[in-house]
Amino acid sequence: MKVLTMPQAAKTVDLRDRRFTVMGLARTGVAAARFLASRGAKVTVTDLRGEAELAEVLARLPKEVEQALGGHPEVLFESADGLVVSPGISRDHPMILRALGAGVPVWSEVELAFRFCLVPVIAVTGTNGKTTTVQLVSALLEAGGFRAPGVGNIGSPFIGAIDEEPSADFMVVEVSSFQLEWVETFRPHVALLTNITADHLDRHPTLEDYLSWKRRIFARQGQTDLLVLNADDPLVLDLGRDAKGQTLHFSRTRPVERGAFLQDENLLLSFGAEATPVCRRDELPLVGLHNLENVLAAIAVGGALEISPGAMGEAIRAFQPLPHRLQWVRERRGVRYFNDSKGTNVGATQRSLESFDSPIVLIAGGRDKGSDLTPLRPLVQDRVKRLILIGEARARFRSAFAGLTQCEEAKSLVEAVQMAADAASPGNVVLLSPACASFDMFVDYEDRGNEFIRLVEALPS
Ligand code: UMA
Repeated sequence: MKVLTMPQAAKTVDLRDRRFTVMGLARTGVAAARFLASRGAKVTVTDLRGEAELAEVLARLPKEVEQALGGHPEVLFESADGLVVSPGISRDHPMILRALGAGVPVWSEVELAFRFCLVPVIAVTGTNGKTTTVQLVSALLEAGGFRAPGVGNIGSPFIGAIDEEPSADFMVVEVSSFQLEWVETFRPHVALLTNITADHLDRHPTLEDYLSWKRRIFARQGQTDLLVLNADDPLVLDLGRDAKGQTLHFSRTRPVERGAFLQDENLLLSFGAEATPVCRRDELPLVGLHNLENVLAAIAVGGALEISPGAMGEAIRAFQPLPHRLQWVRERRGVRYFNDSKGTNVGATQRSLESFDSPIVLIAGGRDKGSDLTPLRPLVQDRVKRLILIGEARARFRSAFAGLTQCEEAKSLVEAVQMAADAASPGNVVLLSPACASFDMFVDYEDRGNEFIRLVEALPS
């Protein structure tokens, strides 16, 4: 196996007295403002929300950070030395365009963090599976004796980890397409692409546009860097064709020369002549084909960094799956209930439906992202015995799947769970996998998933 040697050039960025505007004051904005202030920059935070709404957040900021709340004053964008933008803000926001017009550098928090990160970065992107893969990579590296925290889009900003993780050997960073919109020097030593299907069409109008941002994860890599690609995903393979780094692959359908693959129900690590078993498929604590891919992806990274197959196997067997991602909830009257509330796009729901051979009662819908629903049609026809629709997307979903299976609409998740329980027979699966965002009915996907679990657990035995 080949080990990468990863000398990281000493990074010295002097921020003292530089004027930075931080746009958006949620997790990203707070972490970025705190970091910039700690390095002596003159920081102003700005958010559309007002002081009252942000009271809790403001309490976490150092006193010297200035505030412009309840709107975005132009002057902050035209006269700053740098603008750090939160991922939730669209790249064509008039104030961002103004900053660009005035020649102000615009960065995501990931770009800022990279400029200060002194250890090798392993960056994971893709439409689905990013968070689980980050956690798996982190677990495998830790099993090999490294400190390798999982950070980024996973929920704890990369920039926060620069000071909070001083003993890290690697940073394993989940990166979204939104964060890649504003990178300049970002060059992870290992870049990993889990899979690509259309998503975020509200922000990235075409698949080509979405791909162009995803490509940035490896665009600056050189020959000493690694790009890890899903060999079963044509879009990922195609995107990786112009990679300048060394490529590794993972596949659940065929052997690969360098990377990891599934053969005869074994997960194998392959670097050159022979392939070494890491674990058996039936030992995986995660359900679903997509999770099998995530584990293979992590094995490919672990193998490249010379973690022993034995240590990786042990870490995989001990891995604790994340909630809301095809999470087993309960078996009741012979029916298995799964919470896949994180299935917020068509690709995720497609993969979840593919994971079951039993007939499925599917609860889907929510805030419509306008995605093409065609990829779901054959699966709905073959595997879904009843489709229960919730939220704003109900009407469009109903017309897209009309005639393929029996469709019903529910006014609430409470009603949907009851309808699903009534429709399911022993041997069936009840699956919440919305293919939509949650914001029409819930705070976020976690809130939706927790409510589903609560309702399922409350069903009488
Ligand atoms: N705001 C403005 N002006 C605007 C619009 C918004 O000031 O015109 C403000 C809002 O009032 C809010 C802030 O900007 O205060 C928006 O922040 P944000 O939505 O970027 O929230 P963060 O808490 O910083 O979360 C972000 C990621 N959010 C998004 O990508 C939308 C989180 O990913 C990530 O975990 C976090 O940074 C830490 O890195 C979430 C996500 O759903 C989980 N990501 C998508 C996904 O995984 O599919 C991409």
